[in-house]
Amino acid sequence: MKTNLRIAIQKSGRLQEGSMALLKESGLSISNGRGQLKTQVRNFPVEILFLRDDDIPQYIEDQVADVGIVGENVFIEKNKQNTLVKKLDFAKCRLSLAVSKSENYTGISWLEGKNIATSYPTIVSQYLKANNIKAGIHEISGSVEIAPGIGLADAICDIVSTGSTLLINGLKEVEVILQSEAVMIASPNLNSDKNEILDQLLFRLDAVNSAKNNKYILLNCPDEAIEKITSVIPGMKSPTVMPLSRKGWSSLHSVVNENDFWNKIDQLKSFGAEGILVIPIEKMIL
Ligand code: PRT
Ligand code: ZN
Repeated sequence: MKTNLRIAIQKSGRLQEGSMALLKESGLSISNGRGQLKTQVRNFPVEILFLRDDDIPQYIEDQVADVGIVGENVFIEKNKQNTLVKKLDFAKCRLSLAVSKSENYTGISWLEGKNIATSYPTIVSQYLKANNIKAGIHEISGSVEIAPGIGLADAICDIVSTGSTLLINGLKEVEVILQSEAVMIASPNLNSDKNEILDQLLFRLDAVNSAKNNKYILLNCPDEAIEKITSVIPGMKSPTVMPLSRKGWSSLHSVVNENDFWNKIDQLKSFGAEGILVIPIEKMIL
């Protein structure tokens, strides 16, 4: 029988869209009818399982799934036999401690002897231990933010993104325990066929990610500026330079990192670059 790599992604929720988009951008043709629990990718030896994110690490440990996409927070909290394969650069958030706005929080020792409500008991207890604090942990699975208001706990530990949920519930963020983003995890016991498929997938993910972080840049410049401009935007190997029909001018094509782009533009203009076009790249193989 043909080997399939079984990839578990969230069925619905904050990771669903990003996980699907990533796999689709990697060229996987996925039909996801509503309510489906699994689907065979048509053009790649991959089967997708749609699960609750919290269950994915256990499914991988049990080798029902081979690979999964979860929040790093879930990967660390569940602490199953899973290996972190790749950070995926979406669903960024942090796991933080928060207390009522009116508390006079003086530092981590404030927590001594207090009660903390959280859905992340493992991470919180490790954090308390590392800081030599003894506090009670009250595990609840949802609506953690209301715990201090109803007298269930003195503090909470929960995921924060914009901070508006804390604000609405009269809480303030006092410690960041963990920075998190979506990650790809895998079983450490994949056979060689499955590892080969995973490597192919990772290669494609890298191509997609590099493309996202880079732009194709075209500009016109006087020939004498080519050297200086090349030193600013060297591209993958070196820029492509083509003569324009106007004598003494060239068209220069290169690749520029998205983060450096605005810093470099002023420099390029000062060297005489004109007619600068910046175009998205779909895939980039280094
Ligand atoms: O049904 P299932 O169990 O699969 O999903 P879930 O409800 O457990 O998870 P889901 O979809 O809410 O989140 C999945 C993952 O997304 C989390 O494990 C995080 O890694 C990541 N993520 C990113 C977030 C957030 N941002 C986020 N803002 N997870 C949760 N939140 C919640 C948070 O719990 C709090 O209630 O949003 C609220 C805070 O948001 P702000 O913007 O008000 O600060
Ligand atoms: Zn969940």
